[in-house]
Amino acid sequence: LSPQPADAVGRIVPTPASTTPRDGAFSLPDTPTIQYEPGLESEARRLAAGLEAAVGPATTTTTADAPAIRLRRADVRHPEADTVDAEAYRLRIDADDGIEIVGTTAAGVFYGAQSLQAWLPVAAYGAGTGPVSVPAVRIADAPRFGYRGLHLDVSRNFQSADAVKRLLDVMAFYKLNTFHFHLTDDEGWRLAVGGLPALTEVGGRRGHTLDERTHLVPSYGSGPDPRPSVSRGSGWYTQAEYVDILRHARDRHIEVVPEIDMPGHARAALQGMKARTRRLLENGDTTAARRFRLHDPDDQSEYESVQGWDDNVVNVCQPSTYRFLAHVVDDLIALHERAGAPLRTVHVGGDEVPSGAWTASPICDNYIARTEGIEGPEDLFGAFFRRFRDTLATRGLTMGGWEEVGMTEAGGHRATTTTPNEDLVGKGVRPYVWSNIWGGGTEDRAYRLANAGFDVVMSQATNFYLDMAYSKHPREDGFYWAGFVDLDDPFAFVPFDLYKSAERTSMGQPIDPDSAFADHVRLADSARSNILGLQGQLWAETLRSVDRMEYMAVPRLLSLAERAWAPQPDWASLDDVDRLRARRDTAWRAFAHRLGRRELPRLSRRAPDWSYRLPPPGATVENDTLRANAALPGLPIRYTTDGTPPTPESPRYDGPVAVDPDAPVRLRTFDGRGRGSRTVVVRP
Ligand code: TNX
Repeated sequence: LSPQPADAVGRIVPTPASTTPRDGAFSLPDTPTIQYEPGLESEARRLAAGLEAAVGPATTTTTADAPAIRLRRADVRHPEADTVDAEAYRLRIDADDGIEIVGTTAAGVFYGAQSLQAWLPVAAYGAGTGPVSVPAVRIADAPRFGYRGLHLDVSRNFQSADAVKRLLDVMAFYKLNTFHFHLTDDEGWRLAVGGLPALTEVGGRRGHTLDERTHLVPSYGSGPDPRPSVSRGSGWYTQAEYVDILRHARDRHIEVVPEIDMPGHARAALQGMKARTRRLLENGDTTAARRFRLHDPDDQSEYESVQGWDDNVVNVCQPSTYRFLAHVVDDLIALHERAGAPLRTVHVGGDEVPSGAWTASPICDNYIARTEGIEGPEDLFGAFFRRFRDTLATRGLTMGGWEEVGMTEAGGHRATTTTPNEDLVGKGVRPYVWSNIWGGGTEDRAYRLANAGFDVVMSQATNFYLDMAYSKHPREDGFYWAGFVDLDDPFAFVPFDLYKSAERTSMGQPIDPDSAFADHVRLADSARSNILGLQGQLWAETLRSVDRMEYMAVPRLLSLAERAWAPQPDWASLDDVDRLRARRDTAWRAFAHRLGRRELPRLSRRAPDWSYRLPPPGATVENDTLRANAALPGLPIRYTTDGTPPTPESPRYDGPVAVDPDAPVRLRTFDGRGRGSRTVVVRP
């Protein structure tokens, strides 16, 4: 990437809608005063905390003479749409008059405060004493999409409440506003539910066992010992921890959408509840044993899930299953109440129900025989979601679900067609569209659902699955079933014409979007408003430590935030593929410089213990000359020729340099705190 001048690079991620630099600079004093209007105390305190590393402890007050920073509330228009936007803000920095942030709501003020922190010189962080010279500017800003999400799977591998809160902090800094919390799956149930301790005590632990009476079998290398202190396969959030996470999110204007994955991907719930049933039967309490039963003891159905389970689908033909779901939902409502973060949406999963489920269940045979409109097992999937939706709707809740909840076909990527389930349109059902492998044939699923009237969240695996490896290298962990998802893939996504985002199939073959998608459905103009926004997915099969989670999340999350918040870029509306790609590359160059020069250096100062990924350098040795570059310009590259891995003290690469033709060269990029990328070895 050719070097870019600083003013072409920008200072804030995600890019604000409008930035107008002014003459001069304001001198932000040491321990400044932040004055706030009533109702903005939390925003003021949070801003003070964010600035502390730069200017020391600020004073927050409702009354002050000539405060350095003022926080106010007033209607702010969306700079692009000319209507008042709840998340909009204006940030004014004047050489004489100081800093003012105005937001339509507290959320807008919060986002203005993040932009101020991003606007400061990066080098200011770490000094801890002012003054700091802050360039004068006018920023008017509001998000392109109201839904800007990140999903985290804590079932396959568990993450502590602290790890979750750290992730929320980074989300908030980059203005993401929805945390989709994947709390349950086949391999673990992670939230303590009142009155049902077996869900977590049995369903939340994994280890060696012959009968799964006390915990689940191991998965994903979780090992023999089921104790949460030693196994990443074990662990759950107590109700107090969950409430604490909710409050942490609420204070950062992040809505938490909990997911209870049903009716497939439900093995942990099934095993937990089977253990409960068994215990109560042994005590002779048959009524209690049946009350929340999820399985049919006489079910002979044969099926195999994508992950190889033959017993991970709940029985959808018995009242006890729905009683269980209502119980869990009511418990969630109570927990969200307690946190002061009212529950608005429950995500019900719905993904990948294997075919064959319910085909030999006496309870289902009976249910089918006496229920009008249900002809056979194939109708049970849709019927389940109609019924679960009613449970949620009577409680005033929206039903989120993977794309399957909006379709009549079960089975996700195994289904080759997409028939929108018209019964659920306009009824508070929100599909999250994910299975769009390039070249797979179902790339138009999001538009079929949006055109039918569903509100859709774009969660496409090809661009937003942050569990895919960054690149095809054996040292890059992760999956590749949807291809490799590099740092620029979320950036390159075109929400209203996603075919323009396709460049290669999952196996790396080039795609010409003009011909490959000629017969695919386009998004109707009238359906644009049905695209709620974008979401990144952190599935956790390979996230075996907090470091790995952070490595997979950051910096790709910044590229996602850019696409979800910033106005539609000019290149996205070009129809000529070559021109679009060329213009997009120019935009990427500026963004990559911003990450390399500002974002990663700031993260290394403000969040020094974060394990984000540093891109390894690229290098060649030809004619005894070493040439190297970094995907994020600005990150120093260091190299060695003596066989040892480069350290922050190794020679820095500053341009082509002569090297010993017989010795392999080792290179790494580094950030400000002396942590390096993985090592690249180049042989002449
Ligand atoms: C598919 S995406 C799944 C998950 C896996 C993920 C791995 C979806 C709704 N289901 O169960 O974790 O792929 O990439």
